[in-house]
Amino acid sequence: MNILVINGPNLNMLGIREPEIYGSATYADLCRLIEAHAEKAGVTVTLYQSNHEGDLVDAIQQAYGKQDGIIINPGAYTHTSIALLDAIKAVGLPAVEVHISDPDTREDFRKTSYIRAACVKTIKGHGFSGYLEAMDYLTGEQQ
Ligand code: CA2
Repeated sequence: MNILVINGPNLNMLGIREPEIYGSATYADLCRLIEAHAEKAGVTVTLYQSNHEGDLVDAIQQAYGKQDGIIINPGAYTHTSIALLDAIKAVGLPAVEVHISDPDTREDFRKTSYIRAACVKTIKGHGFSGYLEAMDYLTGEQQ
């Protein structure tokens, strides 16, 4: 099984500030964790991070015909981007929305997720483990 893991804006800054919200581990630590889990699960994982909305749309489109599922933490674009929602709908791949924190318990502007409507599942507030749970969900769905 092939899974694309997408992280949106500022997630490359993990571990640098706001450790009380996002923890003190870095984006590189997150990538290592996901790769180790993928290896154990027999999953071929592709990791992608961008701060640019159009690049994230391109990455989702390029998954068509190549990937079996998408794990996506769109960062702040969660709360603003209809383009990401449409891209997920366009490729028709099962996508799991992941958030390290629980945006529903934070500021009101984080309570809306446009992308949620196109996702088969949302995992929030489980820290980095949320990405691994998302992978287990997608591999379980395929069986
Ligand atoms: O909890 C999550 O995973 C979020 O998707 C993270 C986004 C935020 O805008 C969403 O509401 C929830 C923020 C990305 C990371 O932002 C950082 C800020 C400071 C230091 C490091 C990362």
